[in-house]
Amino acid sequence: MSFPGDFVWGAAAASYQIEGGAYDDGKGLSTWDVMCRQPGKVWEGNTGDVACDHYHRYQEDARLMGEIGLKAYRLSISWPRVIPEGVGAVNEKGLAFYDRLIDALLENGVQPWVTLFHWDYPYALYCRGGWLNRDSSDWFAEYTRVVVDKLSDRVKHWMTLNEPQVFIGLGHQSGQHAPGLQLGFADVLLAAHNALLAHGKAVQVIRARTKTGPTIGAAPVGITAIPATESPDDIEAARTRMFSVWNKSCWNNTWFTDPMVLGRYPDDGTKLFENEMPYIPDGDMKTICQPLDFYGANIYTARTVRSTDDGGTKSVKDPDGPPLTTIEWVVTPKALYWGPRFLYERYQLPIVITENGMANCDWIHRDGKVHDPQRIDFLARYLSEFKRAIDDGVVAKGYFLWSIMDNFEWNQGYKQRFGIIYVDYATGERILKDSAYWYKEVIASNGAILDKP
Ligand code: IFM
Repeated sequence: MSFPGDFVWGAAAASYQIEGGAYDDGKGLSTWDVMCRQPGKVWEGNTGDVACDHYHRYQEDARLMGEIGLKAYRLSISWPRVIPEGVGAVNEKGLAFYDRLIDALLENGVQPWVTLFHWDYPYALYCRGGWLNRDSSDWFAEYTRVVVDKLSDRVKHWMTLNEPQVFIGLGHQSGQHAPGLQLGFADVLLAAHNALLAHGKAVQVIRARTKTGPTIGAAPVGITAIPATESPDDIEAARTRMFSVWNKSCWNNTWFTDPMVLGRYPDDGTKLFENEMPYIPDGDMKTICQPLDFYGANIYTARTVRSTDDGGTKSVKDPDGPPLTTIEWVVTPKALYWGPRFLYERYQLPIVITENGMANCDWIHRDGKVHDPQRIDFLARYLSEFKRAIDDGVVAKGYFLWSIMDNFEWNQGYKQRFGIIYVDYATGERILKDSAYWYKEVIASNGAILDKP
């Protein structure tokens, strides 16, 4: 089993989850810095103050990525590290960190893929209304300009927003994530619309100012639907479910991506939300819908759907005792077949899996190593399904494993270990897990070893 010749094998992480250095060198506060200080919001009161200390250990981390043979590393930039107040004065020391990091990656043969926003939002801007403020898209465009001007001589691959479903849904509707708001649904949709505008303006800025021909995408998440059987009716039922808006939340596959790629909100959503839709000035949808070069898909799990006799769709209950990761997501390898296939059909953009992986109960074994056979099996199954999608015609450019190293899993703190590199948080020591050595072979063989059981 060989993947396309130019296939990008990567791994990913995000600034707040690994950097630490939360108060170093003039960094401003992010909404996560503030959230972590609120009692009961994060598991065991964990914070990202130190995290993996990547801010100080980035050279060692870049070396390890090179050793694994990664072709690319998906990192994100901390907006308040670069512009402490969110707008205005640039923190040159903060920006210099990313400059050094990019150089270290390139020295180790690893291409940087940069996400502009992976949730560490400047607290100062939150105090000015955050995503509810229409100016937020201009603030984001300005921040994008600063980053692109500094890094685009070496960075060619950009993503605007990571999982708007999560930072809007969990951050502004359910309140589990920073900034911890539980807004009425009209305000949730307003925040979502402003985030979409921010995406569109950021794409314009990247295209206008980049020093190297860029490839640009976003990295949404959603709920992948897989058909119970491969009958045409079940496939159609899963496709329908994959692209419907069925409740008052924007946690679905279309609310953000249809505007970005197709230039309009999905009809079923606008109908369901007719009383809460924000006012949309002329020109907004055009701004949001900028040409993109790839669809970044974060896919971990899926729900099984079947057709009903009356032409409807029905969720199929998971089997009793399902295979669960430690974060309790059901292991569903076919998510990486049907997810890319449906998304490619609808949006006609090359697919890049921008996140996929699992949380596992990893520890250092008596031989000093970290054995994680479940993760190897998980990845082998998912990657084989992804390859099947490619064989069936899906144009796919790359795969980023989540995550390069164990890290701060938001409101779950350090409870979950997603990494292929184990991090001892007490000492900062890194240990390559068995899965890292295995992934190295996958990369070196361009997927050929996936044929081995
Ligand atoms: O850790 C997160 C990441 O920040 C966004 N996508 C899902 C991952 C696992 O929950």
